[in-house]
Amino acid sequence: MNKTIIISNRLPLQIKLDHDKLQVEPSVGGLATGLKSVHNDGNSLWIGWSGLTEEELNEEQSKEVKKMVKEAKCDAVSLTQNDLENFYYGFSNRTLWPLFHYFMEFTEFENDYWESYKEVNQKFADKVLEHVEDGDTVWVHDYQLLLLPKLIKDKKPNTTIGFFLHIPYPSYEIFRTFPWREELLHGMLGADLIGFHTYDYERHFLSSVKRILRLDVNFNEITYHDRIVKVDSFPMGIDYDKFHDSAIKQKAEEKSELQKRLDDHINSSPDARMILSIDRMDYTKGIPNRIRAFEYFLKKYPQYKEKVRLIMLAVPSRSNVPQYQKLKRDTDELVGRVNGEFSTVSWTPIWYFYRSMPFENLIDLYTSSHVAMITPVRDGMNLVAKEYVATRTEQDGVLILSEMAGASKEMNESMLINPNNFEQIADTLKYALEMPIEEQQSRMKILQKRLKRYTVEKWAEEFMKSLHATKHLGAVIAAERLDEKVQERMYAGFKQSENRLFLLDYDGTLAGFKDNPKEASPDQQLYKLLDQLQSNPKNDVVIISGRDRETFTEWFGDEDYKLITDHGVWLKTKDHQWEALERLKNDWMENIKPILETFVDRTPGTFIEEKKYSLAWHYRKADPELAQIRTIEIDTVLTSLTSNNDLSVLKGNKVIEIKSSSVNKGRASSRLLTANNYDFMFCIGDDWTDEYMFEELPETAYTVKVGFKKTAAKYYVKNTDEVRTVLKKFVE
Ligand code: GDG
Repeated sequence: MNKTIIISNRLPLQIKLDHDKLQVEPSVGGLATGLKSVHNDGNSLWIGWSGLTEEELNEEQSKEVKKMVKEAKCDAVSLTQNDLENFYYGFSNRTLWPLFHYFMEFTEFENDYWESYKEVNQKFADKVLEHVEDGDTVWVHDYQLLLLPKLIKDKKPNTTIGFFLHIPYPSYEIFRTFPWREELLHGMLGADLIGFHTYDYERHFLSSVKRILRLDVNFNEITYHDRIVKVDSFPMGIDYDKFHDSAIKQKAEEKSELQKRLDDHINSSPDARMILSIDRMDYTKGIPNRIRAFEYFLKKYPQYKEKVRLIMLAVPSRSNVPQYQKLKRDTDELVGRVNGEFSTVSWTPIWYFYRSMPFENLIDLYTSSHVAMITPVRDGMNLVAKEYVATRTEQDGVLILSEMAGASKEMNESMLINPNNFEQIADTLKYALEMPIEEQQSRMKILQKRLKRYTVEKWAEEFMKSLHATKHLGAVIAAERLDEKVQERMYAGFKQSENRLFLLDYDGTLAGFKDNPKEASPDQQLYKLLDQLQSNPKNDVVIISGRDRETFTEWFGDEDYKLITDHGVWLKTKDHQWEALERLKNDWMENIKPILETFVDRTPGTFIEEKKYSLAWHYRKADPELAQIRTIEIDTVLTSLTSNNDLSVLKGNKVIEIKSSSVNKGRASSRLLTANNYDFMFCIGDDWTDEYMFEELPETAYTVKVGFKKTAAKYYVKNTDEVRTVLKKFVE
């Protein structure tokens, strides 16, 4: 039976060493909850770090941890103190975390950290490889394990791998500064499905893939070697019922000490109000900004003094990283200043807790607060915002939410603010405090409805559904690999035949692509190979290309094989005669060329190739994203102009070509077929214009695509090197 393996930096268990005694508790975090159904379902395993380093455990304890972990259907990756320093506190939290959250000034590009990151990802891979088998499904989580998908895929290509990033994916302009950018992207592309919280992160990632790796992206699918990698957004939800039901339950039960203190404030005056914020103590969460904005609010609207209180829960996090230590100091100071400035005998404006609280207290805070003020400067999603909404059992209360949190994309009914605009935050806070109950409820109602539907379980389910669906993506390529078995059959058929046709495309097939098409002249090896193929009288060798007659005359003019140029306008026969296959006009060119020139002017790196019967706009060297926009524009403009002129617009490999509709490689090939009675046909090409041939040739022909794109050909080979190997076997 196939397995599902979940991998995250930490296991969904809390293992503690208390006076040499090990204690284990299941983790209550969102991820553990969301994946519960996946993990509990039949044959599944969770791999991660236990939370204790090798140095912290003696041999016996290590064994015990192993046992505890196994009982929870997990397996632990063993990490040393050094790994923790360099991989976790170093690369993960001093490089990737700040960079991906747009804190470039905090980002450290340390080679030692990077080396450790690679080593630890390999440790995770080794552990996965102990368990994973063909047909298994693997789900890798988060920024600590960006290299893992590739490490698994390389060793186990017949597994289905998903990757989900819980933090933002930054824009290309940020990501390009990263010294190991190619390696990181290749690491992620080992996955079959890559998920993000929002469409923006997805878009940023695709942009990096296009610009840095120059890969072909079709909507949200990346063609990567012989696979298609799908990219999509899956906004993570929460365990709605858990929060909602706890809120109802706790209201009916005896009050906690915290609740009593909160009530004291609420009951101190009929218009006393509580404002809540909860975050990890992290510089991405906008804690100092929030305090300053609150200070500004008290100054701008002094009537709220003694009435409102900001309850700020900051949970200690990564406190051995210097920026976090500084943030803690700054926060303490700011809270001190504001409280010092505004406090009265009976009122302190900010209640600040620097610790974590038990779940029940968290619920007390949520249910007692009239306003939740969640103002991160950058946040992948932010679950606190969602949890606040889920606990509002009377559908009252207002959520003020930063536009910079991924959650803002789905929580339009909250009050969205820019965390750097204090004026806006102060005014929004006033508006929230004065919002009529009807408006509060109508906003809450919509927010709750959505959160109740798209829970964390649903999120996991949707991701797994998409991941399983990628198993069929490979089939989009449809063509079968021209492997040894097919080749055996093909060469046997070839040997038995008497009258054979070889239809060979040139650029991207017989020769590799060059940035400058003029440099792509044939090499000596190719001449030799073609001569050998031609020397057998049973073979009819034809090079068929979109190139012009002049270039081909220069390259192959003296050769004995046939040439078809300009997509099928000219045929050079074996007796060195050029005959026109089509009678064409080219007076349309003078109208179309100026239009193409305007595109060249506006798109650096592009140029026009003028052929006798066609015009080609090449964009290989242009910025891929700009080029993509331009190809749509150019296609729209040209299609409207060419429809009345019997012209067609062909989209080739990084080239758009305008030529007469009555000319294409398919028509030219079918002429050859009618004139001859071939009993073996081999036809190979790499781009869109070759599809005409593939479609025209009979079922019995061996039609072969070079590369992994969608095709009407029956078979495919990987690249031009393979083309040569296959051709060589015809002359052995
Ligand atoms: C990362 C991304 C993304 C907080 N204090 C206490 C406590 N919590 C719980 C909250 C909430 C969770 O911790 C915090 O989740 P967030 O989503 O707000 O933030 P990150 O930790 O930064 O998480 C984030 C998330 O991954 C998921 O993909 O949303 O953008 O940065 O569930 O309730 N829980 C308890 N006591 C506390 O004191 N028990």
